[in-house]
Amino acid sequence: MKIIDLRSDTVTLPTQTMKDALYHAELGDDVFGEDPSTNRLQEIASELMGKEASLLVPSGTMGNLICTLTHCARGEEVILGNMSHMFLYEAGGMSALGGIQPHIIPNQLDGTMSLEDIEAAIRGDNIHFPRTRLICLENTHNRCNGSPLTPEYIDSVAALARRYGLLVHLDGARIFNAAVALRVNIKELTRGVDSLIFCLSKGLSAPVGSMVCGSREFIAEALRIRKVLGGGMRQSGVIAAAGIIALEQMVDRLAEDHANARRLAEGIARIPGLSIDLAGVKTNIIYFDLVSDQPTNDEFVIRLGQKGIKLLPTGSSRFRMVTHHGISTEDIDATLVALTEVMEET
Ligand code: TLP
Repeated sequence: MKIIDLRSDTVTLPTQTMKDALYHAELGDDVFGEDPSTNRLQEIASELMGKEASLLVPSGTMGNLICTLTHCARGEEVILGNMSHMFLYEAGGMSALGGIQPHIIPNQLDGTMSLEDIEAAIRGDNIHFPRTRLICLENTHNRCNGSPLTPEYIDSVAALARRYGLLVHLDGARIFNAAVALRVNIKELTRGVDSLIFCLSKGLSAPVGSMVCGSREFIAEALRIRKVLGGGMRQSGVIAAAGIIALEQMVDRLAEDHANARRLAEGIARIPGLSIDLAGVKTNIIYFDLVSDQPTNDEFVIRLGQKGIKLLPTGSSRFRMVTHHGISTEDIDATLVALTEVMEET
């Protein structure tokens, strides 16, 4: 039976071109700064993002942590959304390892935080208060329907931050999905932020790796923090070689994933017992709700699993499906048939 794995775009496998590239990669010791493939990837990433420098790191989680630890001292505060990946799914790293306090404000359905809420969360100068240092954004916003944040919104947050002498970090794990969906140059999404990460290992299909980008001075400090966390990787060119292919060959095709997500969402909207907000579907991530009593949430997942369909339960009666390179339009149609059968069988 064919498995259609819609749990995440992290399940994507490297393409044959990536495997060939990593097999033949020119290698050296990256902790000495001597891995040619890693150096090349870092140059390409800096150029693409319009930043002075960048750093290959093992994961998005480590990238976000490196950025917070680089920007903030112990006891300082970070403003971020209550639905952000950095708050929900990064094991409290900034508090556990940095003594940094998250200050959570509401995410709107489109992944933004209102400028009023951000401004109200900025601490005044008072010895009782922690110092606010950083504002974090997420683009696309995973838990908020994979929504892309627009250049105008990011610029407005950056302007607010500058007024208060604060820094802005962008968790751009899926920033290429945002650029493709909005049809903007990626630099428009990054020009206002002091640091960002993006992932090679999600929709771009590389096996491992994320990039941290920022000023030369910031990356020099981030390099020390990566070492502290044990993220220096020696012959990391085997990862970087696949990452270069990801950036050169896998960006434009993300539009196919977005079209498949829309097809899937429109199909789900027609299935009795399932409910989806079609207006929210803009990239490769969709969320929908099981609104009938039967099947139960557990039965729903099990029965889909028996038909080869994997999806991610995300609390109460809500489920996530993510389209990616390993999912074809035929897979979408097969998924819709399976969903219809599961709902009709009950
Ligand atoms: N997200 C994963 C899970 O952790 C939920 C997924 O399947 O979506 N930022 C964002 C916005 C992310 O969605 C993720 C991964 C990360 C950071 C962390 O990246 P990794 O998995 O490389 O540490």
